[in-house]
Amino acid sequence: MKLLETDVLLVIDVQNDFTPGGRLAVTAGHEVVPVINALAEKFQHVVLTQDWHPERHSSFASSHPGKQPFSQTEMHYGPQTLWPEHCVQGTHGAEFHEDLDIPRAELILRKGHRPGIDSYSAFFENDRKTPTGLNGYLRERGFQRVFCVGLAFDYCVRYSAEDAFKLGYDSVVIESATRAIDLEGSAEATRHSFRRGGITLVPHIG
Ligand code: VGL
Ligand code: ZN
Repeated sequence: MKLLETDVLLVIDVQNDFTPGGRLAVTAGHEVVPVINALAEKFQHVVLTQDWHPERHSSFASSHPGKQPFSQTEMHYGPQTLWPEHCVQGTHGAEFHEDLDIPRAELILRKGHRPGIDSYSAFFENDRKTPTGLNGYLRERGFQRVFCVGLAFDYCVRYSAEDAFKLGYDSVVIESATRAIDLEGSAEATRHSFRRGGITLVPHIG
């Protein structure tokens, strides 16, 4: 696959809390780090995202008395999975994995900072309406194709890739540079949704 000036690599949430030892560790999540470092060298433009929650964020099970992590609740904007506390602003868990080495990254976009609403996608929060501002940035920069990588395949990577497509970008996910949380078949559901939904899933690019 030939890469163009109008391509951007979107590196999603490669943070300590999503890697082994973290609060919401994705199995083998750290394995994406060297793959993404190498990929970033091939792209002319790279954007990073950080899941960035205030303490007592409404997506944390601990903010809902009697609720367990990985259970579901109903928020004013619809169903929401409740998570262990993770990626709290300013904590070690919210920092990028220490081996992530992309000094050329041009933007760090933080999401999930509103106390009452979660944001899986790098484009829209979980009400599917509140923009993060990333679309405006990418449009103004003239990008046409978005390559999504990072953590987790079936949550933040999935929603970001689907929103990129809906917003009119060509949307590609590089599977070897992602790992899944895989709650109740969510990894297979993601592959199915990509096939139906116009998102290109490739094993790697090289
Ligand atoms: C994520 C669950 C909660 C992710 C973030 O980055 O995929 N998943 N917050
Ligand atoms: Zn989160």
